Amino acid sequence: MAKGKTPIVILGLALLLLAGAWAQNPKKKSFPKSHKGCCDEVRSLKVQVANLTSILEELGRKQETDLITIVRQVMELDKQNRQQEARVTEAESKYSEINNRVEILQLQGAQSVTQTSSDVMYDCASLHAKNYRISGEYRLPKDEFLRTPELSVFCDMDTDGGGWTLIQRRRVGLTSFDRDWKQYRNGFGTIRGDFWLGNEHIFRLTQQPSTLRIEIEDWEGQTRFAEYGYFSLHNELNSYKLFLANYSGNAGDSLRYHNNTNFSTKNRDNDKCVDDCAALRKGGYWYNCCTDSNLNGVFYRRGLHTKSTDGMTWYGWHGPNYSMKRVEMKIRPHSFHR
Ligand SMILES: *[C@@H]1O[C@H](CO)[C@@H](O)[C@H](O)[C@H]1NC(C)=O
Ligand SMILES: *[C@@H]1O[C@H](CO)[C@@H](O)[C@H](O)[C@H]1NC(C)=O
Ligand SMILES: *[C@@H]1O[C@H](CO)[C@@H](O)[C@H](O)[C@H]1NC(C)=O
Ligand SMILES: *[C@@H]1O[C@H](CO)[C@@H](O)[C@H](O)[C@H]1NC(C)=O
Ligand SMILES: *[C@@H]1O[C@H](CO)[C@@H](O)[C@H](O)[C@H]1NC(C)=O
Ligand SMILES: [Ca+2]
Repeated sequence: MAKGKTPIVILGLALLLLAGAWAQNPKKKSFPKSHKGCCDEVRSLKVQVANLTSILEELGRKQETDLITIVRQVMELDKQNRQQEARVTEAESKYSEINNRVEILQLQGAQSVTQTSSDVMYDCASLHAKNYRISGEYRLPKDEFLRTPELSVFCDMDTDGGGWTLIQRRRVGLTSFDRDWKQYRNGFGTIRGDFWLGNEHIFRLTQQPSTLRIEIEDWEGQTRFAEYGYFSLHNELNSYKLFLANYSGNAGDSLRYHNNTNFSTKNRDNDKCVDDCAALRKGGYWYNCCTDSNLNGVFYRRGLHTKSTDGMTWYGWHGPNYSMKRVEMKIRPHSFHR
């Protein structure tokens, strides 16, 4: 850009000088010998000025096309940048997949030993108690006594002492959360990527008094959390109604508004509103009328994340029009010991 400007500045100066010369000339030759000479000079100056003006115009046009080319290049770069971002995400999940395979093998070795003791509920806290301290995917065994199915879970063994079972994660953004009742009941997505563990599993796991921890990251890379010292769901007959108590954290208490409300999906409107919140907000959630947070909303990328009200919102931090970059919801029983 600076390169293109220099000739224009020089030409501009030249124009000024010429104009100055034109203004001074008649004074210097205050009594010219012939009017003809004066007017010829003026005419020739005028022609030169006109020529310079047209050159200036041409340069202006050239700069405009240069600018368009630059804008195109910037857009192209932005596109490449986004593609690279997706590749990094993919590599990241492949890496953690390899990492986790090792852990699963370890676990399967240990399971034959622990399978007989049916006195504990299997979750990440009980794995932690058995000295599994690496965050990652674990396969919980089927338990005849507790009548629990085999279940893959993701354990956070790092945050605040660990022992957390993830019930939800959004970070890749390729999994739709606009699903029906049955899918929200049974769970969907991939345990190392984006998923909903399933209302039936969450209901079962929160039969023991549990804490809910929600971690959120915005597009500026800041993270905040909200913790509820008590969290449980009612059973399916009671529409997986939410019960919460004892908020703490720095993200704001944006799940309180959803306390004591039923779960709704696009094919089950159980909200407290004439609107159909699940359809409007494009996810399954404990909609009231409608939201003060919607962690199962639409995943919007940077640039698009402030343009809609159906995103992954947490009003207590960024209001109704800001869709978060990353969310994790995780639970841990009160009985957990570090
Ligand atoms: C106008 O500028 C062009 C290019 O610099 C030059 O070739 C031409 O002789 C100029 N015309 C006049 C009348 O000065
Ligand atoms: C949720 O409602 C119950 C009453 O059903 C109340 O005891 C509890 O404090 C409420 N939770 C929050 C976070 O306000
Ligand atoms: C909330 O915390 C208070 C104080 O620690 C406690 O007495 C109460 O039982 C808690 N509520 C629930 C529902 O766990
Ligand atoms: C919540 O679900 C229960 C049982 O499924 C139902 O009786 C109740 O009417 C529902 N509440 C609302 C507001 O839809
Ligand atoms: C959110 O977006 C809606 C519609 O696009 C607009 O009417 C509203 O003013 C916005 N609210 C805020 C707090 O930006
Ligand atoms: Ca409704």
